[in-house]
Amino acid sequence: MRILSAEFAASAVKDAGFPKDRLPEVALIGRSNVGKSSLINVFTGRKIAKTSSTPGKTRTVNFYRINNAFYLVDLPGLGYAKVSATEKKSWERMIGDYFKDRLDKGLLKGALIILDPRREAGETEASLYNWAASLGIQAVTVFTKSDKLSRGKLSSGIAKIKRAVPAGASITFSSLTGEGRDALGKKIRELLKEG
Ligand SMILES: Nc1nc2c(ncn2[C@@H]2O[C@H](COP(=O)(O)OP(=O)(O)OP(=O)(O)O)[C@@H](O)[C@H]2O)c(=O)[nH]1
Ligand SMILES: [Mg+2]
Repeated sequence: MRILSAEFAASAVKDAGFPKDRLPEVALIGRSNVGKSSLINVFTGRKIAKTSSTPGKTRTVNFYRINNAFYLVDLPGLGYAKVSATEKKSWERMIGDYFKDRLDKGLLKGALIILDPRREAGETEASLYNWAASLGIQAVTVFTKSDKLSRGKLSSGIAKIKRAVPAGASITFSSLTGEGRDALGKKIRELLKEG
């Protein structure tokens, strides 16, 4: 996908602050620190999303307008431990409200589920896939940080995760090397077309 324009459009904690121009959306979901915001920067070739080596950087729903045609939506990372129970609840509500609002309006075309191939997939990941399926959300799995593993370890890590969760169609991606950038563009285009 050629990126002609990409810009930060909105940051919000509830639907009143979400964009109103009704462009289709693809949401990024995954654990904290897995590389969601970095992926947006590398995919667009612009430093528009804030990243950090400390987990818990993205704390609001962030909308990035791409080619004036669709939004990539960066969500706060799941399972970030260093927050209070109250804050955790409010994050869950924020993410839940986002999905509800965008599904109701017919704007959500798909989700990119971002996984680290060095980690095992557990109940959190499994429930993510089940939840997406139950709502009829198309999901594409992105195995990120592929540069951190040898090819052998990468494919065995991915195989192991695929035995634990219904990962379906997947690509490997690296924000460091740019691996998977073109494949990601293709997947996003498919989600936008079919979703
Ligand atoms: N080596 C390598 N490092 C990466 C890659 N992607 C992200 N990182 C690093 O991982 C850390 C977290 O990246 P972010 O993009 O901020 O992660 P996030 O998923 O947005 O995290 P939250 O906002 O906390 O949910 C940063 O230090 C990045 O530089 C990658 O593909 N390869
Ligand atoms: Mg982030």
